Amino acid sequence: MTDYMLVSFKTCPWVQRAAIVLREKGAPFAFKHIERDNRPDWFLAISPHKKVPVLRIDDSVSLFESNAIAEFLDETIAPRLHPADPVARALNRAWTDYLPTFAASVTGCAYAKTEQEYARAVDKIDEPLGKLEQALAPSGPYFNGAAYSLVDAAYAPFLQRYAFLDRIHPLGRIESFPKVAAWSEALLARPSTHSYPPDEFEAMYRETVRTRDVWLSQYC
Ligand SMILES: N[C@@H](CCC(=O)N[C@@H](CS)C(=O)NCC(=O)O)C(=O)O
Repeated sequence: MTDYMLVSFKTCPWVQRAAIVLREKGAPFAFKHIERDNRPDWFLAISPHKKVPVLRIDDSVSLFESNAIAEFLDETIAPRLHPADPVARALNRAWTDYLPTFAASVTGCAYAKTEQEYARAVDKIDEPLGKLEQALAPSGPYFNGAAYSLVDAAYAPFLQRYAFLDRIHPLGRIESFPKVAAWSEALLARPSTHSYPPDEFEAMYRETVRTRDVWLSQYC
């Protein structure tokens, strides 16, 4: 049996993406948590960009970059999460390519230093939410409709963080995008999304925002 170890910072959304794919595949794995401010030499030796996640396989191969890891897992472990149709698959990959833009719009709100910066960041979220609203299948619950895919695994951690931020200080944006709102609800209700009990994880996330000394820290 293949041994999968996911090298992680506890609250990293990119690690969570890889963990979600492993859970969707039913592949047992272990987290190896390391500290952001004290990355060990063995980790620096296997992570070219010094970032998590790294997926260590059978203690011999190290994969990095969450998208590459997700694609690898999808090619090597059933069930296939990418659509079988090549056009649908290309479109799904195009939307996973868009993930960093969406992610930046969410973290932009989390880590804004001032109220003005925060307000500007919140305004910027409408554009990616609008694009996703257009891209989502007409009927959910998932990105492609009934079948769960790698696009769902990619966006779930960031939609979860949007929900956390919304509870710290209401963002009031997702309500204008009903398909995205329903998608987020479906993903947050799916067990594979969660590496920790949701309340415990939300408290960990709040603590991260609180200690960052950003505008939202005062509400955490
Ligand atoms: N594009 C990377 C992003 C990974 C990433 O940014 N990870 C963060 C933690 S959430 C990290 O390791 N940051 C350390 C650093 O930037 O030095 C991926 O998809 O895996």
